[in-house]
Amino acid sequence: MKFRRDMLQLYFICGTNNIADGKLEEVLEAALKAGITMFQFREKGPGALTGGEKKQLALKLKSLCSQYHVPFIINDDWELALAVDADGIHLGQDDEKIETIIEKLTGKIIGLSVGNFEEYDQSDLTYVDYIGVGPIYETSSKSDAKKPGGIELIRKMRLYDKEIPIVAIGGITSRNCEMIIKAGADGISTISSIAASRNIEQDVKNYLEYYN
Ligand code: TZP
Ligand code: MG
Repeated sequence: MKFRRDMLQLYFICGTNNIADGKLEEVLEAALKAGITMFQFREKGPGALTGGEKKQLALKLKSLCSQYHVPFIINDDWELALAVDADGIHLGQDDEKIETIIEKLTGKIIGLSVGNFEEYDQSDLTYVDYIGVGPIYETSSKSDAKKPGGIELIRKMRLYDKEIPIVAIGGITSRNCEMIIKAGADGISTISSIAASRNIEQDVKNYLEYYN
């Protein structure tokens, strides 16, 4: 799938561990119906699915996303991304280097996490479609999250690279996202504000109001 900047507007990230009750498929379907613009399957932490179970779930989630024409991205596991023909892959600084696997990733959307300027400087962004920048605020969804950079991190990153598509992450809700978008982020990514929402339709609508 060809990447477009506006796909980043509301980027929902989730794994089975982020869902307190119900099923990931159900939460994802509600989020897709409500209008999320991108989805990342991030299956991590205690009791996370592996192997065949992870692949089966990935295939279900991919099929849901395709019904809504929303890109289906896989976190870290680029081999799974190839196996299920995901639309893209999101890698962190400690994952496989994109340069070494790029020939296998033809046509896929490629995202990279960049937490600060040092990481930006040491990253080869030649093949990267967008960078995930954060954490912006405190988050309880990532155990090894670094110190939050606040809105300033986005403002400075936007000045540092005026072109690259940026999606902000970490502790973001529809109530604190406006300043982040105004600071230059192309979009917002979130786990808990959708995974734990009591009203996904309304929360997604609230987020999307900040774009015109
Ligand atoms: N990377 C930086 S913060 C974070 C990740 C994966 C977690 C974001 O989760 P939440 O619930 O939106 O704060
Ligand atoms: Mg990673």
